[in-house]
Amino acid sequence: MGKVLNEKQIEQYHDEGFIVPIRVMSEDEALKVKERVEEAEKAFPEEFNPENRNNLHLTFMVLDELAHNTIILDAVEDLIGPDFSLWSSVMFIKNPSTEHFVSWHQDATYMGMTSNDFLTPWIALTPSTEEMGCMAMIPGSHKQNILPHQDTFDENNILTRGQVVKDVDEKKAVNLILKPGEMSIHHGAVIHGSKPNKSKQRRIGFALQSYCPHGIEQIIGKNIWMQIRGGKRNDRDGLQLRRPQFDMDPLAVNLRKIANENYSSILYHDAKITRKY
Ligand SMILES: O=C(O)CCC(=O)C(=O)O
Repeated sequence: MGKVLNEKQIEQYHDEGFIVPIRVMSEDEALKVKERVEEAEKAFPEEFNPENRNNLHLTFMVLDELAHNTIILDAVEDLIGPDFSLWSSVMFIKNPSTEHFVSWHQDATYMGMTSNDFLTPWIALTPSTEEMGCMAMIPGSHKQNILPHQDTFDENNILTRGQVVKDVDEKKAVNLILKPGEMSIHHGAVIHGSKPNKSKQRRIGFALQSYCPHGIEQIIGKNIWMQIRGGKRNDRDGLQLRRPQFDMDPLAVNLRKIANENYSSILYHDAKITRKY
């Protein structure tokens, strides 16, 4: 038994590459978080839009609080141990009746690290159902190496490069259905994707992408890490992020700008096209 996860959940993560669902907060609390997110979105539309969706935890208190939520961190610790930092975060919003989708991919492909053994909690701020384009995963696929990905840059594909793994046996896919306030956790190498949101409501998921044990090093580009638990990372460049003190704290805004530039130079390393997100 871990701090939050039971033996069966820990086993499921190691066998299948994901766990679902894990309750982080009540539905009422999740609704309040969603309201705070949507207020931030209204107040700062330039800072908070589908093309500027990365690292929002660096500038908005509500998302910084999620990145430091004790239940989420205890669950992460149950899986990767007590020393870890956060690489980045991505706000995945799919508006009602839109064509946006996420092709089959493995997160670690373009993250430029020495290991794939890291994980992403994905927190549902609305329901996430099959009709709404929930994530789907291929159980056990994290046990393979990183497979060849083809960059498509498809305009409806909301992955950076629209990268896709071909010939995935979709019959094996498991839908990760979540209620507001629940999360899934997935491994850096598990094959996953999501279909368009056909429903009449927004699907909002916040991906803490990813918590990485300190032993993993960045070998492509320079990432600036948010230290989360345990001893300090021993980075070549020694850069570390600081938590925002209030929404749009100017120092935090500047750090987010640098973090997003680094993020982009890592994810688009050697790509033919660079998109805005
Ligand atoms: O939100 C989605 O539909 C996809 C998210 C995803 O691919 C991820 O968090 O790794």
